[in-house]
Amino acid sequence: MRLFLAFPLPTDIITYVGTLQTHIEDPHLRLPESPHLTIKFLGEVDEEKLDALKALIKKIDAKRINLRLGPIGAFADWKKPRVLWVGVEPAQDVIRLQQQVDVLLKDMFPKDEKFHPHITLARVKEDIDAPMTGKIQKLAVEPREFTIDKLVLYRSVLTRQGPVYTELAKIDLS
Ligand code: 2AM
Repeated sequence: MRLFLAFPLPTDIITYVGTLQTHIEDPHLRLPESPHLTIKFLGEVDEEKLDALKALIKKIDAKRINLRLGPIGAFADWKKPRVLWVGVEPAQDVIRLQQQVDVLLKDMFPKDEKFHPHITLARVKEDIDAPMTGKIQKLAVEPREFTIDKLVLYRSVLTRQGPVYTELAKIDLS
């Protein structure tokens, strides 16, 4: 099964991300429907490893994280964007938790070489032209504040309509 760990987002932030997506609608882009903040993509995991994985992540001991939305960014870069995203600040607080998760899971999953916390807005299906890139780059993101109070282990099932996420385990942050 295909798994990942992520922070679910509060409803008002999900709604706001949806509003931002309406400003960048374009046939070259795919706009995912369930915005979240990925902490670690685990990929295909054998079902018999699930209990061990759940036991490990139960050990995560972290405090709630207060964040605000940051400016729009692009992976790999603005010259040839493949993923368009909204940043979160302070990123360091999320990176700290991600590193704790990486260490905890190091015997089951490779560590992430680079981790840049983000909320994916769009994936680029076909190259977008410079005017469109410029328009997206100029999109102002309100620095809305929110609190992360849980980390969730999700299963992702890929369907023709897009991925469907189900919650398999939840860790409350203190
Ligand atoms: P992202 O959208 O924040 O980039 C579930 O597939 C989530 O895992 C995606 O939303 C994606 O987060 C993240 N992910 C990271 N690496 C991935 C990969 N190689 N394949 C699919 N998803 C990946």
